[in-house]
Amino acid sequence: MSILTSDIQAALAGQSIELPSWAFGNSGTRFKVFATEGTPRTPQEKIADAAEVNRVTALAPSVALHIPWDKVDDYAALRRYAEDLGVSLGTINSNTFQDDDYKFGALTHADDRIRRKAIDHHIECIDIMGATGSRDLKIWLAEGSNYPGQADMRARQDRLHESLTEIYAALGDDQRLVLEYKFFEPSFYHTDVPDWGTSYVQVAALGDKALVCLDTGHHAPGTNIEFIVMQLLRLGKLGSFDFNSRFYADDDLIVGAADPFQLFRIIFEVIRGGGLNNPDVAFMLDQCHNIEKKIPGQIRSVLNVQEMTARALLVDGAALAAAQAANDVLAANAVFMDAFSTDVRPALAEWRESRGLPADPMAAFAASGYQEKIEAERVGGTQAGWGA
Ligand code: LRH
Ligand code: MN
Ligand code: MN
Repeated sequence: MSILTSDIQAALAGQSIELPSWAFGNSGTRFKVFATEGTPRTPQEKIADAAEVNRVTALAPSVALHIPWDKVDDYAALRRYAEDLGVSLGTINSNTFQDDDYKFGALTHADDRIRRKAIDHHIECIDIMGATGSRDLKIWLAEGSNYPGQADMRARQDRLHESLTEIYAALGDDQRLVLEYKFFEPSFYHTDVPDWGTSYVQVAALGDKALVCLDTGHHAPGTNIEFIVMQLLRLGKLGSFDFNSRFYADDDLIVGAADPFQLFRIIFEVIRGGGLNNPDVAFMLDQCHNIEKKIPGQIRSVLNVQEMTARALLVDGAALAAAQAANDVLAANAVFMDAFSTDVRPALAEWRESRGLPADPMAAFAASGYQEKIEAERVGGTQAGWGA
């Protein structure tokens, strides 16, 4: 009998992870962008690559877009294109970090003209969401200051509230706004939305359709991220995840690569808080594949999430509760660690096959010939946007 009980299998079958379109484009560090052969040249080609990830895993049925990186003339046509490939268009990410006008801020800017431009960009994103059928607008702000005394931090919070209020008012009944925080970068002294508390305060002031987005790479080293997950779920304000992993700062590496145990702990709290397969909590990736091939990089990522989800579902809840109630520290920790230490890979492979999926999606993709085909067909890939 499989270690994956029927309840666990049902939970795994319900899992979906949204892929970022920009993960398929070339990206890099401040120092160099290494182009990968076969890189998509258009939003359509990014979506086609994302559909491949879903084809071999059945884990990634939607693709997030970044505007203007994925700007097209006809978003309804882009939506049909995606649906024909078996995927939908998901979160729309705004971008107020690559325009000279935003050097000193966008939604927090002291100049009304620039603030108006930034608000209008978000309203344009909401229009696009109407055409793509997207529910969520994701806002990450690169705003802040580099030197003490440079900016009036308090006035900027007030202007941020005013700007967000206008954007929020433009949302449709079924649409939501998620506000992503990040502790530093590109600003190095203060950031206007640096932490979950600030994001929470800002979204709570707007209403039910505004929630927090937690990017796992956006915290100071040593932060107990699963505690934040627990708290936001408890408050009903965890709207989405941007999953990735990091060794130092916002490294945007493959989720589960740097610290699989952290991913396990986060998913354990998601399950504990009722966030797994809960449509209110979107699981997204936000990664860059600087040196590895992008499609296999994304396949590995969704498999890592699936693997840690399976392990977290193996935690014996009754045994854990009993050990906690008895203050049996070591027994409680052992229950937790037993699940984390279980190798679920053979059981997952068997389960995939029983559903008509490849036992080994990485191998299935490598054998498909898709990578060779795009490398031959596509010449001159686009950047993800960082260098554009
Ligand atoms: C900022 C961020 C945010 C952006 C993405 C490209 O660091 O995490 O989510 O939209 O990277
Ligand atoms: Mn992010
Ligand atoms: Mn980031």
